[in-house]
Amino acid sequence: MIDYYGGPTSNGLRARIALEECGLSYRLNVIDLAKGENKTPKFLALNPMGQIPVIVDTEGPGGKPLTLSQSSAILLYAAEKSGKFLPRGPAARAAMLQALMSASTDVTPTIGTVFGIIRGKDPHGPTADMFKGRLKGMFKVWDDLLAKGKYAAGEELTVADFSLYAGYVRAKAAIPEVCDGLANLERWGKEIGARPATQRALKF
Ligand SMILES: N[C@@H](CCC(=O)N[C@@H](CS)C(=O)NCC(=O)O)C(=O)O
Repeated sequence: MIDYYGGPTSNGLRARIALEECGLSYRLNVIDLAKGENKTPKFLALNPMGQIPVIVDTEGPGGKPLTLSQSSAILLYAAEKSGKFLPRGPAARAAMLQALMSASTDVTPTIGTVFGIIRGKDPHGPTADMFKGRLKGMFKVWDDLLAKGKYAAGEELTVADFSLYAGYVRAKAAIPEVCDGLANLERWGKEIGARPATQRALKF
């Protein structure tokens, strides 16, 4: 059994989409960041960084329990455990990792930066606009890539799509202007968002 600890943020969604899409059964433990539930001694024992998401797999490698944080590590763990959404060949695997890192380490932190600025007490408009512009630029590149290939890393649906979708769906809901006019991204987003497993992962 896997215990998932998280919430509906980009990072939280990334890990939960992976569990759902990979068909791994898990127990949902919602961690409310606003209430500081990520800073309790119990949670810090799971992740000393005090950040969601975390999973605890009682049947980890070798039948031993495994505690894992970092949404992309959880994403890859779920894919390897289930044998799904990982391309086989080395070139396709490298392309998937490139797309995954771009989505997880560039797009999501930029969304977090924009949210941090606009939801702060005294938001600085020009700084918010600069990071929104940077984010829009990244989504424009994704739009161009999705004009050439069906999915984030080419013609095959991979975990990179789930990583990108976790950020995209949050940005589209809260700062839709950064996704405006990007038809290929929109087409892709509709397809991923229509998947029943992904839909289940979004409901908290
Ligand atoms: N690189 C980490 C980032 C995790 C992260 O930033 N989590 C945020 C929510 S999206 C969090 O728990 N923030 C609360 C805090 O840092 O106090 C990952 O991919 O899981």
